[in-house]
Parts: sequence; structure tokens; C-alpha cells
Amino acid sequence: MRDFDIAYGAEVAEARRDRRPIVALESTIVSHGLPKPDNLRVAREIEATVRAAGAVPATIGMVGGRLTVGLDDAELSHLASAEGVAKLSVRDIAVAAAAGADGATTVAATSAVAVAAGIPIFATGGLGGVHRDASQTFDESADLVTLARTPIVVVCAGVKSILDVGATLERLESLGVTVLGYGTRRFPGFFITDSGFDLDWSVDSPEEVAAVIAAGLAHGVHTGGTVVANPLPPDQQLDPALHDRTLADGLALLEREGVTGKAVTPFLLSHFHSATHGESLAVNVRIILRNAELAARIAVAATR
Ligand code: PSU
Ligand code: MN
Repeated sequence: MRDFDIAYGAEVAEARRDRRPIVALESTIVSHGLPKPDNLRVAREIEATVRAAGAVPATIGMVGGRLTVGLDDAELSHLASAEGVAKLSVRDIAVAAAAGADGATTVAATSAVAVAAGIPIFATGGLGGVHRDASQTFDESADLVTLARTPIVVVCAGVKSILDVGATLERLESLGVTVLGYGTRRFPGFFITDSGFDLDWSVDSPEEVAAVIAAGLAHGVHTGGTVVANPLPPDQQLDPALHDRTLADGLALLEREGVTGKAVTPFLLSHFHSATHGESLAVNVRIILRNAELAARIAVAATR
């Protein structure tokens, strides 16, 4: 039987041994969420941002069936450019490993693997959530139910407006996932600063998030995930009018082309990127880099 143990990149292995701050990063945004060739450049920038803020980046993914925490540059560029990289949610990880596949991990899969690797902090762009037609299709991202049972802190800019944001927040509540606004009591809307929905709690510093983590660990009561929702400043968001037009067109196109299931998120993202002539891409990159920096600062504060 092949050795299926999780593989660690050299820098991550060392940081785990020395208990230094580490930030988990997902690979689905690289292989399915961002267009080539910007995706590889952005993936490298995310890692550089984490390092600059004093933590070690651990990008998680699978190359040739090997589940790896801390992909090296060759592995990262392979997942950014290869054809047929699978989009791996939690349920896909073991079967993809057995098949020797290449795969990129979603928020759900990355969270689960990070916790298995002892890494409690994760940065991404936006969470998956409840799709707009979910009452008929049952299309709800496994990100939500995985966060219910996975003790990870995910720094994100909310969920994309391509989803049903209100329903997603209701599900996060039902599932017992803690949601903290970072410097705000409004849930961010990914490309836009404010989704229009209120939050019960906000935090204003990495130290406050570290205190939430410490309290949760000490109590041993809440064993699920915590979302740190970090909005873009208003002057960095996508123009809300452009956003609303693009979304309406994208949803119509989705229906016309009959796109369903796990292809929906990548389809709408790529529609945004082409319809806004790259403007949404620039916004998307800002979101991810800001989240990577905040996650690194939280990791540093939590390690003190
Ligand atoms: N949000 C983004 N970009 C992405 C995704 C979410 O801004 O690429 C990816 C994440 O990996 C997330 C996944 O976990 O889409 C959700 O897909 P689905 O709805 O099929 O669960
Ligand atoms: Mn789905």
C-alpha cells in the first residue's frame, strides 16, 4: 500500500516543530477561482504577504495523489497551470489520493486538512454558501457544514453576492458557526464593502480575535469554526452599480447555459472577471491579500 500520510513543505514542517505562526491557504482560488496566468502570480503574492506579516504560509493541495500542507513553488505552479485539476471538497480528498489525482482544496477541504495538521488559522477570499435557487436545488456549499464541525478561524470577505447572503447567514447561525465582523457590525459583500446584513459581534484587532480563540479553547464548549469577516474599505470596493449589473447578467447566463453544481461558482467568477474587464479581478486580489495579512497578524497574536 502506498504511504498516504499528509506531506509537509520544508518551511511548514519547521514552523510546526518550532510552534511558529502558520496561516493555511486554499488552492481552489488558484486553480478554479482566478484566471490564468494571474492566478500563479497572485498565489505567490498571497504567500509573500503572509511572510511579510511574520507568519509561514501553508498552501494546501494535492499533486499526484499526495495531500500536501505547504506546496512548494513547483507544485503551486503545477496546480495553477495543469489541465484537469479536480476541485476537492472534504468528501473527495481520500478518493482523489487513492486515484493519484491532482486536486485543489476548497474552503471546506482546506479547513479540514489544516485542522488535521494542527493549523487553526486560514485566509481566503470568500466562503461558499447557499445558492440563490437552493430551495429547489439544495445547492449549499459544503463549506458551511464543514465549518460547523471544524475548529478553524477563517478570515474572508464574507460570501459573494452570487449567493443568497441572507440564507447563508441563517445557515451559519443554525450550524453554530461564530461570525465576527472585523471593524464592522455589517457582513461584508465580498466585491462590495457591505452586503446589507447586520452582525451580532465585531472585533477590532488581531489580539481580540486571539482572545476569542483562547476563550474557546479554554472552555472546550464551542468546537466549530469562527468566521472573521474582513470588509474592503469603501474606496477599494467594486463600483456597486457595476456589481449589480454584472451579477444580473451572470445569473441570466447561468440559467441559459444550464450550469449547475460545483461549476456554478467558477462560472460566475469568470463571468465577473471578463464582464468587468478585469476590474473584479483586481478587487478580488485586494480582498485576498488583505485577508492573508490579517490572518497572519492573528496567527502571530495567537502564538504569543
Ligand atoms: N470564493 C471565492 N473564490 C473561490 C471560491 C469561493 O471568492 O474560488 C471557492 C472556494 O474554494 C470555496 C468554493 O470553498 O469556491 C465553494 O464552491 P462550492 O460552492 O462548489 O462549494
Ligand atoms: Mn455547490
